[in-house]
Amino acid sequence: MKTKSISTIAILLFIGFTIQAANKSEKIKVNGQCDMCKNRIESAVKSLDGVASAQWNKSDKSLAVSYNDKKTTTQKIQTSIAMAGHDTEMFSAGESGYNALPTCCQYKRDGNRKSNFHGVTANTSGKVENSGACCNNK
Ligand SMILES: [Cu+2]
Repeated sequence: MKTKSISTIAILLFIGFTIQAANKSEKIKVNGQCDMCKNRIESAVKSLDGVASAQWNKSDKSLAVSYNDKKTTTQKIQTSIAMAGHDTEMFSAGESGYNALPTCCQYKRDGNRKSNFHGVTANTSGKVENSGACCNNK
C-alpha cells in the first residue's frame, strides 16, 4: 500500500516536470493560405530550440504553439515565422520574403502591417520552395 502511493507520487511528479518543461502555450495569429503554408510555418517554428509543438490552423489562421519559455520566446517564434515569409500579429515578413513565396501562397495582407519588418528573404533561409505544387483552396 505504501509503495503504491509512493510510486503514484513519483508518477505525478514526473508528469508535473514534463508539463513544466513545455510550460507555455499560446495562440498566435499567422497569415497564410494553404497546406504548403502550414508546413512552412510549422517547420519554421519547430526548428527553434525549446518548441514542443506547433500547429497552424488554416481556417482561422492561428498557430497553437507550446514551448519552454526558458529556451525561447514568442518574439523569437514570430520572428522565425516572419523570416519564412508569413506575417504574424507581432511581426511582418519583409517584402522580399513575401514575394519569394509561391504565387498561390501569397496570402492577402491586411492593411495594418507592423512596422518592424523582418526583411530576410525566404530564399536565404531555405524554407521556401517555388515548386508550384500548391494551393487547392484560395
Ligand atoms: Cu501556401
